Amino acid sequence: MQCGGAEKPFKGLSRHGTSITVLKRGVNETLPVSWRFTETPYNVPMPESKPLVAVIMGSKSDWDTMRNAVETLDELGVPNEARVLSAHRTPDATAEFARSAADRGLRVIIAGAGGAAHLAGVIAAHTWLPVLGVPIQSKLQGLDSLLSTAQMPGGIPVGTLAIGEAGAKNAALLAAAILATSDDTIRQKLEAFRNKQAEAVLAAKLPT
Ligand code: RP5
Repeated sequence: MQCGGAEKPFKGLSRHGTSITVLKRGVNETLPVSWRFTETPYNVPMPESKPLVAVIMGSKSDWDTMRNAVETLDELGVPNEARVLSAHRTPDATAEFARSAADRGLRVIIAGAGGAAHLAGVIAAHTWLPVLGVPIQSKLQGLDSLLSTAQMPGGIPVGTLAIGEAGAKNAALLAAAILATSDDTIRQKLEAFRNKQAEAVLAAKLPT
């Protein structure tokens, strides 16, 4: 299998993060490109995974919604990080986060905000990474958040999900689907999630 122009060294590794030294046939070898373990061979320690997805929210008060994104990413085994950053209250820190995100190894950013929800758009303006916006339920039932997040002028896209918890969960599933186009382990986890969900629907019993 080819990945980024380099041949996959052996089963159980995928490309991510910095280069690592592994025990192969009893000999320490430094791999020519950056790979990380997706399975754990009995004789090789599991290196710490770098976050691939960032879950950003405009306020700590958004956590009850955005935790659904983090929990879904965790369930799918997608390495992630979460933090509060505000387009309005911490504009410099938000821009700095977005500008450095790709170089830190992040591949998708999920941004949840409520009210005049500019966070996802501001982040998208500072990075080429795909940005998924989650409109937080607000005093206007989240319609203000939805329109503020979705109605980006042409040129800087924000992929906007549904208002509230469903949107947060779906943002994580969509982030995983984006990563799954180049990561077989995440693809398998996503397929298993879908199968389990379908089984639960088919097994549903209605009250008699
Ligand atoms: C937005 O303002 C946040 O994303 C949050 O949804 C909303 C209210 O924030 P707090 O006043 O609760 O901190 O920036």
